[in-house]
Amino acid sequence: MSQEAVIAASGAYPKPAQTFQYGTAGFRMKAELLPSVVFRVGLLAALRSRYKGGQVIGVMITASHNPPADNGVKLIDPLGEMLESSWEAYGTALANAESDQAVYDYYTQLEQKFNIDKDVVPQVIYGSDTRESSPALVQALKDALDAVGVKSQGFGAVTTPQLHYVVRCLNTQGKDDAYGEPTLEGYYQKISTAFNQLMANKSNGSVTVDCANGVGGPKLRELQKYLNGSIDITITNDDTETFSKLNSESGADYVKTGQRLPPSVSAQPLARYASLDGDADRIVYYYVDKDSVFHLLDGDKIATLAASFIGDLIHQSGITDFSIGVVQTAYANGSSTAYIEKLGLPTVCTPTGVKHLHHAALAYDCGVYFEANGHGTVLFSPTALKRIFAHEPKNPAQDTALTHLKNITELINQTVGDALSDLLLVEVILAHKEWTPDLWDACYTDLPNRLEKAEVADRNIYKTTDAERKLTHPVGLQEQIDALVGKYDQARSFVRPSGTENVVRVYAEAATKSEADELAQKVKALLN
Ligand code: NG1
Ligand code: ZN
Repeated sequence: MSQEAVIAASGAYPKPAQTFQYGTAGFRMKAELLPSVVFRVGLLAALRSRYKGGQVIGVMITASHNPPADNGVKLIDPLGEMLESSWEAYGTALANAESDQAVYDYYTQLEQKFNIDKDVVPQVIYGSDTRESSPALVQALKDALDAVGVKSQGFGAVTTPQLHYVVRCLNTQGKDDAYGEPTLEGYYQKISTAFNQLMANKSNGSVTVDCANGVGGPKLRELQKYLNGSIDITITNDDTETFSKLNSESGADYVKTGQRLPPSVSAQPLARYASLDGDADRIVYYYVDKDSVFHLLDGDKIATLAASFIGDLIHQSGITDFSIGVVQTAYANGSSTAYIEKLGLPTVCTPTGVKHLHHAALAYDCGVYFEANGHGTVLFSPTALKRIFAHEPKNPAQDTALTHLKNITELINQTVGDALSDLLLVEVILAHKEWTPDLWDACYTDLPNRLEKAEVADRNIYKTTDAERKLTHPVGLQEQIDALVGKYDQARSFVRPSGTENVVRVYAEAATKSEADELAQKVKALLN
């Protein structure tokens, strides 16, 4: 790597007059602001790989559920986790360096700070979602990787969880904790083999999947080729050619936030529907009842379904002293938390952002974590996996349960929330329980709730504590919120600054829809 080469390459991607911040979802904004950021993230990925002794780091270019004009970029750490938080600040500093020379200087400062071995060859893999702006951003990334001598490989359009999967496979290849074949084919093979075994001699009718016109559409179509036909998957909203359709009037965020059907879906009573987001790391289910009333089965409902099913399998396998915990955020519906407690399982609340949930889930033998918006997965600790795979069943019933349990650990993408893997997980559980969506829904009744966003002059003045459930600043505001909450039945409300948009979010739930709406509006009015 020569100073001239880095400075010349950086010169092709001038920094706009803008301050950048590596947030919950990496960098995310209007795509035209991103070329310099992506270039510099490429440099950071190279450093991170060398710091990790040449392990493979992933770079995903996506803006998930955001509108088509946006894009974003984030790093994936060696085991497929989100970038370690202490490194986010280095990304922020690199993105904000004011000149090409300053970029180079900061890069070499980091090399010195971490005493990085210059002989280690960095390795980076990358992919993107289906946005119009993605190819140009991929080019900016490649230019950075080439400038600093990275051994790199592009995976084209992939779902975010697929790239997480491949990163983990590459770094564990040939080791005890090998995760799978480091290819998309390997990904489809791994989850479909588990699914097909779990669904042997079962069938589960049909499910219609709205793919938000994003990368999930073609990838689900591919996955479908590997499935044994035990469910009939109808794919809708899978137009990735018309860029303007991405996440438009479709997708998990549209359905969850508006608590409504995508207009393109004409729902049949009691049939199953699911929506993915633009990069297929979120999923929500829904159905309409006999009176055509819409019912959402969100991340909380998926978490409770998965936790209770896995808990039953553990019990039926004869495995004892095994801890299962459910990790949620403040956005989890109060009824879901009460239901999990009723199941006798511990719940934990963490700040928003999957890295927090993921971390908390590691405390259990099996940690189930989901954001209410449908982003989540299930983690089995290395010790738990060893115990499950070494367990000797004592009778045929234990044997069957244990076989299912082993397949469940293979079906789930344990690196990160994965809409395709979660879709198959839900389908398996519903088939095993012989549940229609209304029976699943009947586990508990969601408290009516409302999510609002408020444009404010400066969202940084809003500071929170208690897993974002309370404000410490502006001083006095929390007391005003509490006073309002106190006027409603079964009510809860909180305010927090978004980590991905320049807004403050307001959440309210209460015994009735009108009370939840009114409380949200009143709390929102306090912000002006
Ligand atoms: P912010 O913008 O910080 O609320 C949103 C979601 C998170 C998470 C991130 C990352 C809500 C209320 N917030 O975060 O849950 O998914 O985006 O994509 O859904
Ligand atoms: Zn997403």
